[in-house]
Amino acid sequence: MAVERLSPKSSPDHVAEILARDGCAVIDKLVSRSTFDRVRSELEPWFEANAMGRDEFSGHHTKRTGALIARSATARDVIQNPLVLDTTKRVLADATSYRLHLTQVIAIGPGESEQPIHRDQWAFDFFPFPSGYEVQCNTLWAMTDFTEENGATRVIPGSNTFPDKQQFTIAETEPAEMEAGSVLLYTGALYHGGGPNRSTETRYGLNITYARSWLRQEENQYLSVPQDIARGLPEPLLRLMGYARGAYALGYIDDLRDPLNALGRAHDENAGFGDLESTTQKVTGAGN
Ligand SMILES: O=C(O)CCC(=O)C(=O)O
Ligand SMILES: [Fe+2]
Repeated sequence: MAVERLSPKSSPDHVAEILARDGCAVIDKLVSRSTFDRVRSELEPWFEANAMGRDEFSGHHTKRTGALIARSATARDVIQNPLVLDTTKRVLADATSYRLHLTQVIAIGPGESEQPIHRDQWAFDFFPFPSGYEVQCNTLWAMTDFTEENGATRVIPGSNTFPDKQQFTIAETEPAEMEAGSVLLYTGALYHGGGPNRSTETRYGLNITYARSWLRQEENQYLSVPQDIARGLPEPLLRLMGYARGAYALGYIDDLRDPLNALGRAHDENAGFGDLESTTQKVTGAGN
C-alpha cells in the first residue's frame, strides 16, 4: 500500500481520517523550503558540536540535535503549525490534553545503514496499548529532499493496526519520499524507521512529536529550555511544552497552582488548569 499524499489545503478532519486508517500520510509542501534553510542555519553551531549516535538505533553516522525551542526561533513556528496541531487534536481526540513530546533534527549522514523498524510508542517501556488507541501523533518534516537513496523514512502504511512487537525487514517497508517543506505524519503505532543513506549528502529531517499529556515526555522541555528563555516565550507555546495541567491535576506546582507561575509571568490564570468537565465525563462515561 502506498503512502497517501495530501495537499497542504487538506482539512484536519481529512488528515486525521487517513491517519486512523493508514497510520501515516505525507502532506506535500506544507511550509516553504526556505523555512528549513533558516532552521538549519540557526542550528549549524549545534550540529557541528554534536557527536554521532552510539548504537544501531541512534545511528553511527547520524546526529540528533534537540532542545529546538531554545535553539531555533524558526523551529518554534514549525512546532506550532496549525494543520499539524489541529490534526493532533483529532488523532488524540479522547485525551483531555496533549503536549509536545520531543523536538529533534535527525541528520542521517552518508554511509548510514537502516534503522531497526519500530513503533515510537515503544518508548513507553513497551506498554501494549490497545490496537486503535493512539498515544502519539508524530511528524517528520523534510528539511532537505527525502529520497530513497538518501535515507527517506521507511514506513509500512496500515501497520498501525498490526500486532505489537513484530519485526520487519526493510524489504517490507517503503520510502516516504518528499520534497523539502513536506511532512510525514505518523501515529505512535506505525511501524517505521530511518532509511539507509547511500548518497553523498546528509539527509536532514525534523522530528517533532506530540503525546497524551499523562505520559512521560521523551525530551524534558523544562530542562532543555532554560528558564530565562522560557520566560520570553508566548503562552500557547509554553502550554504546549507542558506548562499546563494535563488531565485534571497532573503537573501542578505547590498549592495546586498553574505551572506558569514558576516562570513568574503574567498569564491567564484559568487557561492552564485541568479540565474538570472533560475529566468528569471520563468517570461517568458521558460523551463516549
Ligand atoms: O529519521 C528518520 O527518518 C526516522 C527516525 C525514527 O524513526 C526515530 O528515531 O524514532
Ligand atoms: Fe521512530
